[in-house]
Amino acid sequence: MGEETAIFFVGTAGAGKSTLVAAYDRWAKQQGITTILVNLDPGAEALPYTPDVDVRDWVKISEIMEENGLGPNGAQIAAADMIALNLDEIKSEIGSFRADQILIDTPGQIELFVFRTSGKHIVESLNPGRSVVAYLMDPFLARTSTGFASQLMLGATTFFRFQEPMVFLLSKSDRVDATSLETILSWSSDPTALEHDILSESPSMSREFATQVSRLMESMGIENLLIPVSSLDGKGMDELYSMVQGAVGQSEDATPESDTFLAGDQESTSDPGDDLGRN
Ligand SMILES: Nc1nc2c(ncn2[C@@H]2O[C@H](COP(=O)(O)OP(=O)(O)OP(=O)(O)O)[C@@H](O)[C@H]2O)c(=O)[nH]1
Ligand SMILES: [Mg+2]
Repeated sequence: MGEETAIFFVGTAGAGKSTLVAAYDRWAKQQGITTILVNLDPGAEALPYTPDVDVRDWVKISEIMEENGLGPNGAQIAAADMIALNLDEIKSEIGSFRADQILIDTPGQIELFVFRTSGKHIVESLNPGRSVVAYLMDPFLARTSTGFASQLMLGATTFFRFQEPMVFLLSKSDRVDATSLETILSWSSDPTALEHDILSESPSMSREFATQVSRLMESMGIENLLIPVSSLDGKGMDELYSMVQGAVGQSEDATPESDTFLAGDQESTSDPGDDLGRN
């Protein structure tokens, strides 16, 4: 594949991955950014976009269940491995298109994609040069400080597995009231606020553990970087684009040992207009 940037949309079941792929694609097209849409979810029933490359052409959960007498979870595991086996063909089909960005919708069961070897293999081989993981935090799971911390740890696990630049998104932000949004963003911008609220919510938790969680956020470099997005009203699409461009730029500059491998600070990112030659 060429110099396209691949964005893997990853998040817990129902976090809004598929809808965001559709919404971001609509926004991108309006900006003149060309895209390829890839569905990697073999269990998807209906998608809110028309994929250019669809893994269901190779692997279908319903067929695996029927042919192998498996339940839905067993079939998902078998499907993950079957996708990896068909990767050369899937890759060559993606490679038959030319675009600025490849938008990749991943399976709902995040653990199958993040924890199994096949998921890592897929990310490594689909676009080794310029990949970014867009990690969606479900606002309903991140409403409390301990929920936010759990989502953060899952994000850290995702990074630990893929070792690719990541951007953190708060999805469905139109469903979050202004006060809650402010609180969630304060947790992402101020680790001490998160630590304080974790201890207030869960006084039995050790201070050391709460401190470590907030430090995790600092070490992942996500302070000030949680981007609220909404597929409903289009909020955050331009920031998502800028963060992806910034993350890709940084990863190209970074050595594998560098601690600047994650998406960097907002100042280092570019405006879509910069890249596209307009304001
Ligand atoms: N209000 C609102 N609803 C959203 C938004 N994004 C997604 N949804 C809704 O959330 C539900 C799940 O969205 P999906 O896009 O299917 O989520 P997903 O992460 O792809 O789900 P799985 O692939 O099944 O894990 C759907 O009912 C969407 O309409 C959003 O930005 N705002
Ligand atoms: Mg989906």
